[in-house]
Amino acid sequence: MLKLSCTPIYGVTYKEMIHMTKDPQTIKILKTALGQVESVIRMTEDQRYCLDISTQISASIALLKKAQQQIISNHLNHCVLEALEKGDSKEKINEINQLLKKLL
Ligand SMILES: [Cu+2]
Repeated sequence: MLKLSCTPIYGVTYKEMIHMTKDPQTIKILKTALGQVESVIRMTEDQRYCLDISTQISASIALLKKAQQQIISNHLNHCVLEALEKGDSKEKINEINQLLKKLL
């Protein structure tokens, strides 16, 4: 389950902050990735050629990475920026540092 760590500040309500995570373009990408993963399952059940399955898995991973990039970008452009403007950015910077350790 997605854990929201955004805190509402500068008049941005919690509901609006959640809305920022509901970017329709990102949701579309995630649903496409879900369809691809379901296809991977069917291909595997049907004993399709291994490299064809691998190609489908790669496509799924690429979509998930794209969705992740968009979610992180939205976080930087909204949550982190607002924390910087408030002068309360230490926690957000620590979160980004932890994220970079996981990703790189
Ligand atoms: Cu955020």
